[in-house]
Amino acid sequence: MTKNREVALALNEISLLLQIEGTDKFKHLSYARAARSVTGLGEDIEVIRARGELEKIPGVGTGISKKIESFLDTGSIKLLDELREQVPVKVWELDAIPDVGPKTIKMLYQELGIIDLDSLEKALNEGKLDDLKGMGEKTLEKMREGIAIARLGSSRTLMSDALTAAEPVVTELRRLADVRQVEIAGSLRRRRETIGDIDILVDAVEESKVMDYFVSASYVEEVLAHGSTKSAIRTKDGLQIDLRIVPAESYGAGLQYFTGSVDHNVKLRSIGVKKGLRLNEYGLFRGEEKIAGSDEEGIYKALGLAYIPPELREDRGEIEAAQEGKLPNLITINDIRGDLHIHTDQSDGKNTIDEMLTAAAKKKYEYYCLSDHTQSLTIANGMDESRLLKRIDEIDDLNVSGNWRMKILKGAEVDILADGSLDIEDSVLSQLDVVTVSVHSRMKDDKKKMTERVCHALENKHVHVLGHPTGRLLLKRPEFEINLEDVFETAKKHNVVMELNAHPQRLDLNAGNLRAATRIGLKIAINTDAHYTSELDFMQFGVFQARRGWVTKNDVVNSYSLSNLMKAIKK
Ligand code: DGT
Ligand code: CA
Ligand code: CA
Ligand code: ZN
Repeated sequence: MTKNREVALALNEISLLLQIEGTDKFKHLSYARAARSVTGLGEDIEVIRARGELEKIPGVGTGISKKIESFLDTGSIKLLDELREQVPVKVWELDAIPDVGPKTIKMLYQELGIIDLDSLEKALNEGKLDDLKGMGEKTLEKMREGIAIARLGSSRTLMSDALTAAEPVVTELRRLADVRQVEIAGSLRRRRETIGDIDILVDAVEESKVMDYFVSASYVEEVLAHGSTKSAIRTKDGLQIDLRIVPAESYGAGLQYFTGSVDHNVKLRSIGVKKGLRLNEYGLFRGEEKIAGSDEEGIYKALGLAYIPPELREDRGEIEAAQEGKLPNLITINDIRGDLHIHTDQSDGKNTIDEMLTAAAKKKYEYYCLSDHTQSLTIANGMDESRLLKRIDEIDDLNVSGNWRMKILKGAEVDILADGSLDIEDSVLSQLDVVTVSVHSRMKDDKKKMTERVCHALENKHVHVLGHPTGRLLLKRPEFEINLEDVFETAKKHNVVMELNAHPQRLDLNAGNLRAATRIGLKIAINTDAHYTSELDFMQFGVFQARRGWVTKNDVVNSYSLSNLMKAIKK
């Protein structure tokens, strides 16, 4: 069980409180950045600390690293305690309301003494916000809806965080002599983008021993239920874990049932009914006779279906496809041959080119594209033309040095400007192997403007990939307004690949968008957008998301050999 999430929450709270307290205009930025980095870490922060490498986390300098250490050792940070005393507001609750940020929170606190969602709701209902400056009827209505969203959102967790929390629990359970089988179920097994609670299923020799062990494990903060076949706990990270024990002869049926989704299961049962069969968490029955149940494959087979991978179980046509033998042959992590979007310390990454290359070489990649930011992203120290030209020479040297087995590709993540033009001259773009273009500014453009802007960028004859196409940050920032259908059409016309950004907070495109893109023949690049060597491991989250989007190996350009990749993106 890692403390990554707790650390990130604490840093983020400091950032928010600093903005409300307001004595320093810039200090909060570094805390927000550090919180984002910790959220995205592919590794246990205590392991990083043990290596003495906290300061290698993007945005973490000496000061913040000391505070992280204090938090890991004592569970508190002096600065945070002081800020909480000065500003007794549950900032994380109010910040979860869409379009409500530190400025509004500060105003609500100073004018009306609002400190959390409940007091905000009360004040809204009593009409106390009606006379506040800048609070039109529309804004207030949005805020009401926003409270509901905040209440929902704050109870969900990024899939990567849930997986990082669940995996050691599963490993520990597997070691117990009384455990025969153990598996993650629920939305986490389906690899949804966000997770409500973690479901774990066990087949045990002696149930009570396993349950007693589970409810008293070191990561438990609170026991919510303790029974012989079902228990639930809350971890110190604030995650709920449901553990169920089912008998061996029902293990497959239990796993199938508790993996869900509910919609998938409902349709499956109705298919059973048509065949005179009854499906429940104990097995598949004809009358009193159990005809399947010990493993999942047996259940799907007896229903006349091919085995359906968990990532597809959302009742989005997978059951019909399984009946017709038309399920897609989904991409796997082993198919991936390279990464086309990573950053180094030359822009806003934390590791050197050499460190990033070493990490990629460990993955046995065939190719690897250095793609730092470009000049208009000044906060990320983006590169201008002359720095890019130097980078191009540097990569030529690296490729002839004989030090690297993989081909190092020349790339950049080029900014799409307000009018859809790019911030690097064509004469330089033409010398790059992979040009990715992304929106990093003016994300509140209206739909028409944003669509035109992005389409215009894709029309540039040097552009190969559209980076994180919708700009969303899960549980944080919605997609920007954009007509993806138009974007996909334009991309198709100009042979531009869509990125599936594998950063666990982005997973951009989503599953539905991925299906729509590949349906019209667009290709996908699954890229980590790594700013740190360990973030190369984000590739797994991208592959999970690709599978949820029915994506096959043939759809993914970075599963191709180098020569086929270059052919596929050729303009
Ligand atoms: P979550 O936790 O909100 O991310 O989503 P799930 O899908 O993990 O939902 P959860 O934890 O409530 O339940 C786990 C699975 O158990 C769910 O995917 C399907 C199954 N399940 C739970 N309740 C029901 C139910 O009332 N009917 C049916 N058919 N299945 C259920
Ligand atoms: Ca669940
Ligand atoms: Ca559950
Ligand atoms: Zn970007």
